[in-house]
Amino acid sequence: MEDELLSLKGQALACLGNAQDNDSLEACRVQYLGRKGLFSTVMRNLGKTSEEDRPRLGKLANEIKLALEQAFADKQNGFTASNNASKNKASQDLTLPGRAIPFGKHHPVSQVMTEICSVFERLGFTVAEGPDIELDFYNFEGLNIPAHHPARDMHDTFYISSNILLRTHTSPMQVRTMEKQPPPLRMIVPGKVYRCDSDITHTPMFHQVEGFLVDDNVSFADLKGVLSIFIAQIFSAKTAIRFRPSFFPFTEPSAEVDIACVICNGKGCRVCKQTGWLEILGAGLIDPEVFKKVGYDPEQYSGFAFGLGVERIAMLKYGITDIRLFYENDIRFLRQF
Ligand code: 2NL
Repeated sequence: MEDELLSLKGQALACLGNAQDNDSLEACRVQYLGRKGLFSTVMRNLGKTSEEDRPRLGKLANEIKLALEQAFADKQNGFTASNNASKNKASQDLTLPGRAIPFGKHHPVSQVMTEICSVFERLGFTVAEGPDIELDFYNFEGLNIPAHHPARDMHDTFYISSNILLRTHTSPMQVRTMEKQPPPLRMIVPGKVYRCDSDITHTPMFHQVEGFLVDDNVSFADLKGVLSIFIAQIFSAKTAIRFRPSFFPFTEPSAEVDIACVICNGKGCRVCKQTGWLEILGAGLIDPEVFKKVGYDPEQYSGFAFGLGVERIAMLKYGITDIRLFYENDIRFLRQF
């Protein structure tokens, strides 16, 4: 019986070795290890062997059965794994076109901001950013806006505490810079500013670029030169400009700068309220009081400064009539720029 068992093992392994797929493997397993298979048939004779040989033969038969079962299971796993691999291969269609990556775009306000900054960078200005949350000193006192000045009205300024607020312009950063660095200085400060105001031309948060230049012998002519180049580059070299006298607490003299109306080219229309002109920025020579606050000698130094609203420039450039459209996040609006 021992010979019979060993030869059965050899045959079963040979059959298993020849099996090419799951079906032939299963047929093989049933033939040898099935309930009515060859192995069971031999085992039925175990009872007829001598009591002396029976334990040894029983142990051998068990070992052979376990070894065969393991060999069948291993081979079957191999078939399943390679089956899955070939199934996956079939589901990959390498001729399919790639998935398009949707491109994002910069917000129109960011685009105009970048354009404004690059004009001044080409004129030699450095770019600096400051904190949105400011001290009263840098936002007001240092800029010659004393307590009880109308610009400090609770209706315009978002106060966080009695001396901490959301900056209402980006010039606090210029005061910070002058405090730390001696002239010559040539710098612009782009950033968000906050005012408690909301209608078709005002949002509680908007963007400003403020610039300044301090050196010996800076005159109003330098200011006119820089701003003329700026307007020629942002609008067109043909755009007419005018400087109109104005007032700011931090500049003296002060001016507001107008450009010929981009809609009617100066003829007069609804957008320019029949004046033919559109105001685009405020500017002036830095008030000696501001220099005193930061420890500069107003007898030695002079400088100019200007401030402009980025949304306003973007509205004029693109003919947008309601500032709030910038902040509604309507993709149909934003896609146009
Ligand atoms: C406007 C007017 C202006 C300035 C901002 C400034 C800054 C320092 C000193 C003096 Cl540190 N002036 N900035 C000057 C004039 C006008 O902004 O209409 N902005 C939207």
